[in-house]
Amino acid sequence: MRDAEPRTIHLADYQPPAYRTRSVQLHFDIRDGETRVVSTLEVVRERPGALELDGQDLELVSLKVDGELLSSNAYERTDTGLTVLDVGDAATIEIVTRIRPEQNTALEGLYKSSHMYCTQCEAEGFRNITYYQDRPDVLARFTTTVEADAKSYPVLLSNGNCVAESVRDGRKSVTWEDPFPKPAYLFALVAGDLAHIEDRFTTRSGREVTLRIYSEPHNIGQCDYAMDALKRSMRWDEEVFGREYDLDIFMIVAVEDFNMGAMENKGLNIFNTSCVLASPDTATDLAYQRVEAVVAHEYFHNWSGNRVTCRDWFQLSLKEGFTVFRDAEFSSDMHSRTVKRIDDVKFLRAVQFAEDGGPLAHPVRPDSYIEISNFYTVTIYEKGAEVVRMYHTLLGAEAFRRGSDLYFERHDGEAATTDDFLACMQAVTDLDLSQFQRWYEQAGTPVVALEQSFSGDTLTLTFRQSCPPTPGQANKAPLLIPFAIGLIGSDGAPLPLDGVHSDVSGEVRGDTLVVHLRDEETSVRISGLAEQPVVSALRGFSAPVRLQMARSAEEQAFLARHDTDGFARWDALQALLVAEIEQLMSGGTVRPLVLDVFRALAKQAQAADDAEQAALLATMLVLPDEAYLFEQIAPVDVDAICDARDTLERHLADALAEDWRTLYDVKGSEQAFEPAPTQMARRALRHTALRFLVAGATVAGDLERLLGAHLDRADNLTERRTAFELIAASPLVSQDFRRTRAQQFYERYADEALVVDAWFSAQAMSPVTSVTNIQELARHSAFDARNPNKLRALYGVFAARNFRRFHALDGSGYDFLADRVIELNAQNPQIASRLTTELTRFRRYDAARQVLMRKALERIAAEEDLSKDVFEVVTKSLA
Ligand code: B3K
Ligand code: ZN
Repeated sequence: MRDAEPRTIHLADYQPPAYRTRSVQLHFDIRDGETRVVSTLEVVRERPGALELDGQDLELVSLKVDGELLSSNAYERTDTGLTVLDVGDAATIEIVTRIRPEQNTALEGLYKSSHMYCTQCEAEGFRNITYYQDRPDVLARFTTTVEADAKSYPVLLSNGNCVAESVRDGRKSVTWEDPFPKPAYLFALVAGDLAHIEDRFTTRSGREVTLRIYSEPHNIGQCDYAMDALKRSMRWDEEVFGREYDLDIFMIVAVEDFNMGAMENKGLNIFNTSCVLASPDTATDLAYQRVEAVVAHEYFHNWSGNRVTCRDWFQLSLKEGFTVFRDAEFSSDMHSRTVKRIDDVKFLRAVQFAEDGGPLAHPVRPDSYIEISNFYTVTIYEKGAEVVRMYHTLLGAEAFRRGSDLYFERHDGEAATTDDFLACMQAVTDLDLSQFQRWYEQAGTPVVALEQSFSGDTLTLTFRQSCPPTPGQANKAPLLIPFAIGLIGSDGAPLPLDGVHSDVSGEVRGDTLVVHLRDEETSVRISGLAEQPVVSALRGFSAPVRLQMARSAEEQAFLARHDTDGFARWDALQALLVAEIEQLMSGGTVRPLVLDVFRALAKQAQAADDAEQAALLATMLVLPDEAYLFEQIAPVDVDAICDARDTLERHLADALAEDWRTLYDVKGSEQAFEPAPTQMARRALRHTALRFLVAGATVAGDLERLLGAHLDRADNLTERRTAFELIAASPLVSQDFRRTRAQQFYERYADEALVVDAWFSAQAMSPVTSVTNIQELARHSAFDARNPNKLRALYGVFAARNFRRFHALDGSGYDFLADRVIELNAQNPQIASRLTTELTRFRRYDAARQVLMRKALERIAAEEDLSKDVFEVVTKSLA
């Protein structure tokens, strides 16, 4: 345990600063082992109070106010900052600090990754560089000079436009000027011997922009796809959101050691290599889509985040939720809109619902935190994006665009709040949005129970909403929920909705009615119906809620076939499959109905040739994964759920063996690889078939031939990785075969760090891999315990995807993870904190596992010198 409990920060305590820094000049003198930073600030007083600067782990060399060196009684210095007492109404402050980026293993602030220097300042990394007002509501103009050895670090980058460059005495110096005032968290610096690719983009108003992607020389051949995605993102943001780029240059730098995916620093995005690099031989279809989405996401932040930023970190979802919504819309326009929606909902249900129902549940706009890094969560990002999507659904696309234009215009150059965003949406609609505020304030996943009755020619739908209590919030008030429904006749055709009669507000769009739920109970009557229709509910997942609705298996199967809303089709099938798994758990056998639906879908899949249809079928034919099931079936009896899922898979594999074989064969193709939607859908279908063929295999030799051939014939990583994962996970193939193939895969890709990560993951998630095997893998020469990608690939994947081993009843999986968290706590608190996630969900599991998981958490909690990050997560989940 730590001596003093870390401080909790409350939204209610927000105070604007006494001073604001208007401009800052930075000079970095980078030398081996030590970097000297000179920072010159122009500050002005805005209200009474002292000048408070944040700073952490800094060596203060000197401090001057208006040219006068300050004696140590003119300021107060603590572990976390510095207060300058008498500054007057305006002053120039000069601060000199010394830092050691080479020793920075937390990867926050300025640090070294392989041979390059780079920064990560969001949320509070800038304070590890110099004393500064490190808070997002202080926006200053930055001018940055970087100086380093010309030979080792010929590329010196920072935000804005390059205004000067020189080399003298073997030292190179480059100056960057960013004309846009920004908070410190958007500051970036890169120094290295980097290669780059270059392109150009002309904005719609005619600004010529240079686009560059930098990486270490050995990776530069894999940057073209990201460049292509960048140009498409820039055009899309102009067309769909009216947003144009605003500097002469836009740069992306790919870095190997990075705590997360990427960072939107003004004009100089820094990316984890995993979110930039892509080539047919080194990236799967999923990786291509991720690169595209993350490039878009970070680029879109230039407006939603940078031009309009957040007043304080409680407003984080203002930029993150909005930007996730924007990137999801972009991906939907680039690929299948329906499949993108399904993938997002799958993730939301499996991960965000779990968070929202657990000890770490928090509102989209939290009201307190200990360590802000812990609040870069699926609730802030994904639920936040759902909240933005609901405005879009309530207002309609056209009004939503007016609201978003107003938001950008009204708050350009400012630090805003989620209230400001709501006010802009309210300004463009007649709907009363005041109640919508609760989506930001209340945690927990709302439940909507829907009942229907039919009499005469009238269908009555009764909606009841509720929300379970979450930590600190026992009672919840009703929300404004847009709930989309449709009606389907017994012939499978959608019914027109003209006859809608109800006293609640709502809107008909095509064959969908969006009902606006505002009260605990809402009734809608629809009359003039010739027969009782089948109700398609929560179309498009119009709100992030749990739907409770009694449905027969027949009705679900009917919707899975006939619904005109692709999401609702998938959702009906999912519900049917979850129910099927539950009834297998209680000793039942697979019902013929489920088989019939699958057979019909498999046949459609064999014939599907357009990308949209094929992609949807590929998604529908995948059984709900374990993490999704753990969230749907409580309490989680790990083995029972995994066994039932395996039983269902094997049953479908055997009963439809011919169909899978045919699907596998017809989706094989000799076309040269392209990361295009049509091919991606084809590969996805082929791999769905392959998974069933593997599940149905009984003879080791046959299976080895099937997977061996798939691997040998592959000309891209998607195929190779799928086959390798199946081999790694198969208890049927011989140990020898598994070993040889693992060795071959490794040797082929030993120089490709990201594929080696995939190699670790494939083994980490395999039920064949024991904790002892994981320990062996951690000793492999390719494993690097300082590299976040490796840590996630091996430890993160083990905890999140190796269901049977991580949750082993002897507690070995939990103990192993707890040991890693303790080990990483000092080295990299952010990663350590993230790794505990699976343990924090302990209350969902069966009694025996709860005890073991709690013990592991308690062991972490008892450690001395816990970082704020780990302390907060562990104590809150044990509370
Ligand atoms: N804004 C960054 C995340 C920063 C995380 C800091 N711990 C990336 C993004 O969401 O675009
Ligand atoms: Zn973001």
